[in-house]
Amino acid sequence: MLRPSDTATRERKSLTGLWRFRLDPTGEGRSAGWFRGPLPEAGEMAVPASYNDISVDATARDHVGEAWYQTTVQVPRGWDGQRVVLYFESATHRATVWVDDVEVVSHEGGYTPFEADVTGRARPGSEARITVAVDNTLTFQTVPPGVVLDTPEGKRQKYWHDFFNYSGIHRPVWLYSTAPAHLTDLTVVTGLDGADGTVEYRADADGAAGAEVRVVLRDADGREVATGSGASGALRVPDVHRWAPGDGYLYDLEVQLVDGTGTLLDSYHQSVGVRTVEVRGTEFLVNGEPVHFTGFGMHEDHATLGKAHNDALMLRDFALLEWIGANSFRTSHYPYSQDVLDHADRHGILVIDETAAVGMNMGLGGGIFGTQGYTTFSPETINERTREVHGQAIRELVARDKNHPSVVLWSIANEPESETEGAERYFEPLFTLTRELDPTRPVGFVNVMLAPHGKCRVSQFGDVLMLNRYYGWYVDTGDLDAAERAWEEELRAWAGEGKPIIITEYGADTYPGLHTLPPTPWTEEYQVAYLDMNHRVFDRIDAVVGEQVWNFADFATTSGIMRVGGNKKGVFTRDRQPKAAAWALRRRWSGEK
Ligand code: GCB
Repeated sequence: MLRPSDTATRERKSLTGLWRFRLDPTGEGRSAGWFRGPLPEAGEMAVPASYNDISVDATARDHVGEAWYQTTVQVPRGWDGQRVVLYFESATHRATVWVDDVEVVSHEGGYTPFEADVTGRARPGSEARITVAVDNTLTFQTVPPGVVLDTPEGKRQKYWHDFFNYSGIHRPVWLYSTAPAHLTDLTVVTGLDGADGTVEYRADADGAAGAEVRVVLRDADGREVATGSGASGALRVPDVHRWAPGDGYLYDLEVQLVDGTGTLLDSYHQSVGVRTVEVRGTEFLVNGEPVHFTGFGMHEDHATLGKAHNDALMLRDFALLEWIGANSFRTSHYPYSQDVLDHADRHGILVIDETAAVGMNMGLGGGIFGTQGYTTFSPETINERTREVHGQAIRELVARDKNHPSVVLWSIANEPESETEGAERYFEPLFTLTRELDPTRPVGFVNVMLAPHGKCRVSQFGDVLMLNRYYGWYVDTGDLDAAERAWEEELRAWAGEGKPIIITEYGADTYPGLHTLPPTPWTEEYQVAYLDMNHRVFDRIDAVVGEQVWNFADFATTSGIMRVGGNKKGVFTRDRQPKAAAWALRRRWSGEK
């Protein structure tokens, strides 16, 4: 699937703005046929936005089930004879879409795109009614998992991940046109050969019998550097400008579909960063050079907007990453907006790209999420069906993000139970699947403290070890000396595995403006001392090739006695202002005072 874009042969129309909106707490919308006409008793909702924090009403914030959206669109007259497609960048967590009275698509998974060919239904020159039922229910067969409890007060959603279950249409919606004969997918794989670069490409097309594929690669100044023809092939780029951390140099690959008379049927532009990624021993190499990841686990999370993408807020986040000297981030704990990855491509930021498989760990229940006594992997809980859904989530992530040079490592899950036989059985095929889908990038998962070295049964499948550890916070709270000793001991054991280690989380909740001397937990001083301790440990162990602090910014969570107005481990506040730790990290990562 290609993301909608305006090209010589394609046009798109944005459907962002205010839509009609209504919650459906009793689940009556489908049987009442709410899609058959103007949505009854509807209010308004912004698209894109999470609907949870817009109203002042807890029933919207805590809604469980379907929420209905509706808009009308005038299909451009000029699209006569074209294919017309309706594309959603995301709807969290699943959606069913109708055009007028007809269901056109349904999709599972809250953070990857889906589309429906609506040619013949959305007719050029006329108006079409688009209705969407977005369901935020999480079960043991969804990714991420959850359970819905029926209580005398109504449905209550429980889940085991530490961020608020923001719901709705979080990213733009597009109506777009292509010619009947059109490109359906593009794949590029880049390589290096001395000073030259190689770009292998494959173009898939539909309805294009007899048509020819032509490709042109241009540099950032628009100069043609290579051409080719055929549905697949390899281009050579003499004296290539490599894509590298801090140098987001991009070429433009124009792919054209041309018929026998030379008429252009379809044209699509794909940006290409020429680079290689490789794991060798305990090193992580980009273009053959070892890299050390600095940065954060982040969240798509903002006041009022919830998880909606917003360009201005994205630019602010990237400005802060640059200011602090970060060269990377992880899309904890779900695929981020495609605009975020495009921006990372353009700015040479390394991305660990993660699925939404978070909270698959009933052992973590206790303190933070309230234990519910479930077994993580069992026929009644996370099971074969969940693994199919998880596999599909991996397929959609790789399909969406395979061409981004910024994406250098797949993370197929965050902190699942990984110390049991059930976990080993569950995960092995998912690693195999990811490698089949993308043999060019390393694959890993993020290990939790409950499965330390010697106990974890899933790390054996990863190319890179990604560890989340909270020595000095959740254990040895306030005792950084004890934490330093215990942490170093565990990390040395992991280093013996001979794989690169990225510390994907280490952090301490910090209430901005709270100060003590000597430093105690929750203060700005303690966050700095805690990070310093971690850095001393990392600097003593060569296999550590990355440090990503948890978290970039404070973020919203579900209610709980461990959370004060959300998770406060941000180095920046939720409105993106620095805590003391931000200055300390800046000194370490950028050398700036
Ligand atoms: C973790 C999780 C992350 C939490 C964090 C915390 O290990 O991966 O989602 O927010 O700990 O702050 O407890």
